[in-house]
Amino acid sequence: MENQAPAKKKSVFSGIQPTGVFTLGNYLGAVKNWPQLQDDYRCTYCIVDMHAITVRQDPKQLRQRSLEAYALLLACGVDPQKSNVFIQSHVKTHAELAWVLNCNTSFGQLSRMTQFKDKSQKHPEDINAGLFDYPVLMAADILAYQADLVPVGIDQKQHLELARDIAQRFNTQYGNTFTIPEPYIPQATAKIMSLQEPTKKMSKSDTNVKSFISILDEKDTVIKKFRSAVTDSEACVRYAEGKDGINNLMTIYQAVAGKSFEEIEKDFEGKGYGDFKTAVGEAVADHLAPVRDKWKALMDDKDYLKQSYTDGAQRALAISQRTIDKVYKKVGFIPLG
Ligand code: ATP
Ligand code: LTN
Repeated sequence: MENQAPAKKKSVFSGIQPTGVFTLGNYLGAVKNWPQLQDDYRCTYCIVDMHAITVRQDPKQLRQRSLEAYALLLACGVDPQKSNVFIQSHVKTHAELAWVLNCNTSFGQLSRMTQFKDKSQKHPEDINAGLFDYPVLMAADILAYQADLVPVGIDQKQHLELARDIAQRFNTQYGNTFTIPEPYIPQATAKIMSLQEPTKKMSKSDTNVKSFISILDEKDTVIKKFRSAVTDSEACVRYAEGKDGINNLMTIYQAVAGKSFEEIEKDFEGKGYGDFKTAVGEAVADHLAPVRDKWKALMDDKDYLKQSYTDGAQRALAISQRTIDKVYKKVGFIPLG
């Protein structure tokens, strides 16, 4: 009997902006899942520096943050031997594909993106065309790798739906070209909230540092930030509507300590919020300590980082160039040579 060829692994793509040190929200909502997919999928992960410049960045700081973010991905367990890990601006196909997709995306659809509305309200002095066009570059990132699955937090769902629409429309217009990507959103930790305003998403570019836990924060800082987290006046650790602060802390504790909400409620029955906040802070700090140690060691080995992002970019270019060649042919560009 003939042997059947092994089924081809499906592909995964995701990206994160080098706009600061990753928060606990980025980690629990997205990056923590990335290493877990490496054995079963062909994974490509990217530091999206070209997305970051849709908001004004200091060039020197962006360079530093991009390298730090690259090292953070590896420190979180992304393995460059198993995944393609690279920096977006090193791979020219992203911008090339974005242009073609721009010419196949409607202005009206882009105008409905809520992140654009939020960010233009936050930065009224700099509402640039790139900020408006950001979701098309994101679609290009994903479609260039023919990704089946995109692990992200819930705030990216709308952008992902747009990427799917763009792909579907292109396939209808020019014939089958792109894989239609599916979101991969961990329900329990899809949206970690700010510690100071628990109805708002925790964000690394928040100006109030007490609102987020950076995954490189030292243990005492982590505990202090949790101790000053905004809660409510009921003084009862239970998950319930209207208790946004406590619900958020319970979600975080559940994710890092592996306890169910029922177990947490039982463990803290009759105890005040002070004990609970300290327990959450300690669990988070202990969970993140190995990431911090690994990150420090990686930042001391710049040659390794350079070698790793160079290899990653070469592999990413080889994969995405195949898509660009196909797309250029379909839209009617004359091939060179
Ligand atoms: P910025 O503050 O610069 O807009 P950000 O902190 O929102 O950045 P991104 O780089 O835009 O983070 O997002 C990286 C990934 O982390 C995305 O998949 C996003 O959905 C996820 N993510 C961001 N914030 C959270 C959060 N609070 N909870 C869960 N997932 C999140
Ligand atoms: N838009 C995302 C970052 C991002 C991304 C991507 C995520 C850029 N390209 C491709 C998944 C796939 C954000 O702001 N969080």
